[in-house]
Amino acid sequence: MTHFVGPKEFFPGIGAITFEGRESKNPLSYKFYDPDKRVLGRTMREHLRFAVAYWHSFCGAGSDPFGPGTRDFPWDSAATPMERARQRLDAAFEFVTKLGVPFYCFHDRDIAPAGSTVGESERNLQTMVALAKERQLATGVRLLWGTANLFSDPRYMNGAATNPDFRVVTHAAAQVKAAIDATIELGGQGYVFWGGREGYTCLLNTDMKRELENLARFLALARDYGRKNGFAGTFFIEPKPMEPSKHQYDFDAATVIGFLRAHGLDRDFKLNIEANHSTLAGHSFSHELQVAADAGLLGSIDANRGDPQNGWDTDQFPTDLYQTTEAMMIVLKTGGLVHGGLNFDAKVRRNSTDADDLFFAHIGGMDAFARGLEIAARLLEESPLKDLEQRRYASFSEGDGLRFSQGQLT
Ligand code: XUL
Ligand code: CO
Repeated sequence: MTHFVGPKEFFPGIGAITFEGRESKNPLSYKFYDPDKRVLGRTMREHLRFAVAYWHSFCGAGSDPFGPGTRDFPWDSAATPMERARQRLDAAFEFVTKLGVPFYCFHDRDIAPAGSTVGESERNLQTMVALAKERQLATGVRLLWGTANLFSDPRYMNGAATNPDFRVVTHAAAQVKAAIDATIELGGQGYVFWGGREGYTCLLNTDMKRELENLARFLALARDYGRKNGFAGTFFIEPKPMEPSKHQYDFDAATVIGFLRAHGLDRDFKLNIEANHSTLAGHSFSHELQVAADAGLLGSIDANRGDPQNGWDTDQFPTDLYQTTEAMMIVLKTGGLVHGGLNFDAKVRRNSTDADDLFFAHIGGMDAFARGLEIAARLLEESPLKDLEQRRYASFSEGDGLRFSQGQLT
């Protein structure tokens, strides 16, 4: 990967982050993530497919419902929205290449500002996509997935694809079309649908059946458009039970799998499982991964964690080795993430205001997953775990138990 620094250096004093091993005391180095190290026949880079999330790292300055942003993003002081977008893109490519991460992910509105008309928004996006393409070619960084922000604009307050007003649905369609075009142009491996506003506040005024049918139709049309225009990657649905909506239709993995199968969408769509969304749904991260894997639909992962003390989506960087190990065991057993990866949908805390903190946070998350990968590989290869599981179900391997499993008993 080639280092990128634009006309202005946004992370001065920080060079390429490299593997120094577990004895190193340098916080700006990897202790476990050794990209070229082979684990079970593949390099760590190939197994983990890390991605940086544009929105948290370069757009979210730390605002919360009780106060404004706390971080001074130098790229936010440029004069016009488009100039801010250009500088933000430079900052992103500088950060991603210094970190040595192969992928990034974005929403349309993260990389380009909305215009005052649909056409102007599309042109802004196209301008930024052309620049991003230049940067990708120059550095070797790739797009893991693109998506459209169908939740921030006030017009989506009652949903996007599930809005009761068809005019809003058409706005969402135009935005998704442009975001799919952008993803195709940038060679994105996947395209994500996260339906933060696809849900309801009150069932008394909601025709849930109709809204779900509209959602399925919308997704099928998006799929057809993408395929017709050469998108060969995977469409991902990202389950989340609530927040911002009181109830979200893509509640959890099992709900989404049922929905995809009911509407014949399970050949083109897989799941993007987020750790913190799993716990919000009352499950564990590994439960959601396992449900998706068992259905053959584990596509990608938003790597973060919640705080067990809080009920909301804290989007913290993952540091718990038990969680990363269990996750990587499931990923290894399912054969890896084909078009997906591990996207750090995570943010530093509001009071982490130094530019360096963004590096420390990603390094910690990457090391936690690299260590988790190594432990998972050893548990699968060297521990008695597999044997123990086989013995637990031994009664189905012979006699009537076997005949029952094979459907031969009445
Ligand atoms: C919100 C969330 C989103 C999706 C992409 O909770 O996870 O950022 O990952 O829209
Ligand atoms: Co997410």
